[in-house]
Amino acid sequence: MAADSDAIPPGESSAVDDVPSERAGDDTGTGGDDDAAGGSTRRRFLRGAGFGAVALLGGSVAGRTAATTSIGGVAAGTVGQTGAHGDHGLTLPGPRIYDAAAPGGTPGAWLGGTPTTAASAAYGHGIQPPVGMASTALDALTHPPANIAAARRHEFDVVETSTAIAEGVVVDQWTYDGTAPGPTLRATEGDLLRVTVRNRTAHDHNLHLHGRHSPQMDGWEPIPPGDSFTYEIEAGPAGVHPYHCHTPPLAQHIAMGLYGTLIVDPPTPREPAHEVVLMLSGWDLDGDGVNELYTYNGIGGFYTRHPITVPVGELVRVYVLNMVEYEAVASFHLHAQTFDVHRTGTSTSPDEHTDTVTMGQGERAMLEFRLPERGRYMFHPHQHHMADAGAMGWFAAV
Ligand SMILES: [Cu+2]
Repeated sequence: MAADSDAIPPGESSAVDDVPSERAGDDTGTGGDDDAAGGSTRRRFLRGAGFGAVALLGGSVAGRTAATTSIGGVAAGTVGQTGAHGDHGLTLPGPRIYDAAAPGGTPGAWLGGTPTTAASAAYGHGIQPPVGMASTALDALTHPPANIAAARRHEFDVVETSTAIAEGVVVDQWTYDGTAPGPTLRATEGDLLRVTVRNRTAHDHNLHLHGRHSPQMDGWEPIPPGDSFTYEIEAGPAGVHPYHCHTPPLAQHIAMGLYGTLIVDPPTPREPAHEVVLMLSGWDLDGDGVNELYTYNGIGGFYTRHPITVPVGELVRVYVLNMVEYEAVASFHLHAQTFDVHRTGTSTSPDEHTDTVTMGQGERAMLEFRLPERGRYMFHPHQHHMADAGAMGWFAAV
């Protein structure tokens, strides 16, 4: 997938390292990628997660397995933060202080710096990206593809995978092309968008696009195992729309990871901007219909470890989507700056100017803002159990 020529370059820790932190001693060193020294393998994740040893949490429920590990003194079989949310039935640990003994960890690897207090450590929120995951690992999802002809013809394989979505957390997923969320699609309003879906699994699946199209191409009819179907739609309206599997039981097929983003550009192109896609997901680790982990673009804690760098003062356009299953709403909240909200991205003038936008399931918005001052700007859902359990990140204005 080609990089958007307007997109910001991949997050470079060297650039981010220079961003001042508000707390002395809470600096941003190297951290992150050093902790694996190239030793990133799934086997390592599984070992770290206690597979074959102790911690298999919940066994296999609805085709999903989950495991957690013992890190920093937190007991195995727990995910999350102090306090309870919902009635998930898990015992939640206290704030996890990242320490040198963490598997694959290096001393002070929290945001590459050394947490000076429990409070600052808590901003790591106990959820780290998988050990050894490169800072560039999510580039193809973080930055939308260029709007070129090749981006309007897609062939997806629906495949089942087993994926580390955070340090010590491996889940079984159903995916479009191996990642959850799936690849970002892009077209201009009125373009012919052609998406071929090959079902390489043993279950029925399909691909339903939000937006406007012929009902013949709506994607609710199942594609049986081994079959394929090509959806052809005239892209529209201009905006940002999710696509997702629409095979019963819907909640399961979405919760397992079958969704992605479609950006439809207006015929008159929008102002050039540094563009970012942030798809919020929830993960029910033990099959009880309650999410225990939350991710932006599929990886818990990724953007706390690897802030999204944008140039000071330049236009940033963020496409935010809520695909969290089992919960009515999720919001997106930006610290230290406000933004224009274009709900669904369909209006040319902003619907609102705020710092928090709330979305029901399947809802999405296009946000535009500039970060006028060098520094870190936190973002997270204002549903704080989500922020506390993996959905947290930073923009670093450099
Ligand atoms: Cu499905």
